[in-house]
Amino acid sequence: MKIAVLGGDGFVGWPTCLHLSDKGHEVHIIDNLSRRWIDTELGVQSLTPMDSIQERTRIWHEETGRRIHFHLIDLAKDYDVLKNWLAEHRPDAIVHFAEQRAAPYSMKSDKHKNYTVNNNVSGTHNLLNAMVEIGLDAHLVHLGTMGVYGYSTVGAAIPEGYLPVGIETMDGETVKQDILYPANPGSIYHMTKCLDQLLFQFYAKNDQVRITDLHQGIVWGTHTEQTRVHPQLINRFDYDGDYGTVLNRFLIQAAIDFPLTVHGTGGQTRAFIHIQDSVRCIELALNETPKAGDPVRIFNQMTETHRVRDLAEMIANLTGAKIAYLPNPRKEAVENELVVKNDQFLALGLDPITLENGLLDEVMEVAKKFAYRVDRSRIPAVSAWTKDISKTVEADPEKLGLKIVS
Ligand code: USQ
Repeated sequence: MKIAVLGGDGFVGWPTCLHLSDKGHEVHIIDNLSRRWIDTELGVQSLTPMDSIQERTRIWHEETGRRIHFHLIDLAKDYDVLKNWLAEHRPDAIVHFAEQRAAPYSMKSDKHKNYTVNNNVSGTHNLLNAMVEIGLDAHLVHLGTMGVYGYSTVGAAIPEGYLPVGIETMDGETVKQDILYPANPGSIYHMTKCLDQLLFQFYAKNDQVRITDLHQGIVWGTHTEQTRVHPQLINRFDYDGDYGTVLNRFLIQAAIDFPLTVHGTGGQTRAFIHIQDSVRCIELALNETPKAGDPVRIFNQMTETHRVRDLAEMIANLTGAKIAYLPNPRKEAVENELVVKNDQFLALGLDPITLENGLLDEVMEVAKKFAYRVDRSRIPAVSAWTKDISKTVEADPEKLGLKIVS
């Protein structure tokens, strides 16, 4: 297949490109390199040293003989360029990662809220609009998030996208319908992914665009089979308070003897998936092409759930790290239960990598190897969800490092 990977320079995008190229697909990366600019804006860098995208693709070609093509296009701003590119190349499939993906970054300031909404919503709409305009019948696979469901405890398993409901008619009959599971975003970033869902519903219904939306959990790990091929193919690894995600953060923190930064009681339960499974799921989703006129297909892309404090305790037990229970900069449920259905990927043959598979050590090794690149002052998460929380954090930033209990 000829596959356009939008956002192919990012944390999941890059290993996905390598994986798809390895499987023999013709891969074209479309990216505006915004993630690299955001590193510059924030004054942080990936734990792992990353080469330019051109250098990465050159090494891949040298190592494997396969080419990955790179095109510098901003989805949200360069509508005509995107449309012309799609019209000229006519890919069979499009994988869409090209969105600002960090919840804390999206909540940093009014400017960051605007940027995230404008970038994510315009980018997704430009893509759908262009596909329809040029009559491109490509399968669109989008990286969504488990966060569209929200984290309130309802005592039922989260279905894969749709909720079967009965609606009472005026005649007193009950009509059955599958509706999108009620959106319940916990950040501006997560809200943009909820808005994406509505764009997909409309374009699938109105223009028969064939769409698969992957509701992914928190990705952990760093290497995949292909990033291990050469040191310069290494994936990025975010540890900072804005872009680092919880499990990878705890692993790097343990590696450099920094107390594990649990927000609040750590009672938050979240869904997780290893990066290797993430790229495998995208391949599986690409192979399951919906027909024109089908409703948007939704998969839950996760393999296990864990409570944040359980993860911290597990890593503390493994490594002797200390745990710091910190004031939570986010507005989120203090404790929640989470049970998630992921039957569709299991049926397609996904054999999940779990925390027990020994890959925690691999992440720790990477973290130790590059520990000299860590700026410890960038570890605390200071992006506050509300003005009130912000005042507390500003009044006493030291709180972020207080109360080390074990
Ligand atoms: N947390 C801590 N300590 C930390 C970092 C996070 O206790 O040092 C807590 C947070 O308060 C939150 C949970 O861990 O309750 C998860 O936070 P996270 O930063 O690991 O993940 P999140 O902000 O939800 O976002 C990440 C990705 C996003 C993806 C999402 C999947 O950045 O792109 O969509 O995970 S999900 O969480 O399932 O919605």
